[in-house]
Amino acid sequence: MGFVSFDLQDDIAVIGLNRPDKRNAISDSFVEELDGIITEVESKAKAAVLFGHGPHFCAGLDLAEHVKKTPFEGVHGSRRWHQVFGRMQYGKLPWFGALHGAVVGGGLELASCLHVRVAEESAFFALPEGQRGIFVGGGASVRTARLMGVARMTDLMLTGRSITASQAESWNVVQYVVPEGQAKDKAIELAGKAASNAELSNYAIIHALPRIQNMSGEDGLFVESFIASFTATSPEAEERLNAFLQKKAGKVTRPGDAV
Ligand code: 1HE
Repeated sequence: MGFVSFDLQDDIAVIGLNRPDKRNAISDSFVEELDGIITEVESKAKAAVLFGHGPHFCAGLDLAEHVKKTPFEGVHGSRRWHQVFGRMQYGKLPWFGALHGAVVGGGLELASCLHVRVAEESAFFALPEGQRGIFVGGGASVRTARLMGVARMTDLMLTGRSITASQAESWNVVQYVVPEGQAKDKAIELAGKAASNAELSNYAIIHALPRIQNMSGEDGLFVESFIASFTATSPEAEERLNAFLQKKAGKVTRPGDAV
């Protein structure tokens, strides 16, 4: 135990990958601890932030542990990453990533299952699996490929090159780039905004949008209409809609204006 730190700031769970001496490399017991923390976070918070202790967000799979595994143990380990990371992507809460330093291999796979990613300017992103003689196994062929596109992911994997935070932003891998040392605060600020939304809306946003992306346009529009109607007829929606109509709720602000 002790691979993951947990701090509650009001409604926001701030979760730290905490194995800095091994650059937050993810072992089997690390994954199990993350699984337990997700359960705790969902019972206590309205949004969550994930960051890395030490000089890097995450160096990916623990290669020292992996080198000793049989092929079947490797498959089982990969499926366990899928289950636990899936609990973040398709759980109860929106997750925000604060990325710095290396976000590589399984670290990028972990970042890819979060809903919003904030990177510090010095963060760098890579998928060195090809150089290590392995393949992605923590969800990158689905999630990371959908963020950056198959051609870019193929390039990263074949060449082993890394990209900067600003390239990652233009590749749709991160949504925000901030100066050094500011990613965690920015992610907490964004998580605070999400935590003030209706829970049902947040749930629909994180569950419906990626699923609708996988549907045909016509199927997506049909499903959207039911989610729209279901959320709009909730008691919380009625309260929030009336608050706006009675001029008790804020207007939409212009970019740059104080909210
Ligand atoms: C590790 C790992 C690791 C560091 N597993 N122990 N991931 C990679 O191929 C990335 C491998 N790591 C690196 O390229 C570098 O460590 C970093 C660029 C991330 C950081 O460099 P640096 O100079 O800050 O640290 P370091 O000196 O390289 O590493 C410090 C220690 O962490 C060192 O151990 P020590 O006992 O010699 O102090 C490293 O061996 C250890 N370390 N990264 C184990 N990954 C589900 S499939 C996912 C597939 C993948 O993720 S493949 C990509 C794996």
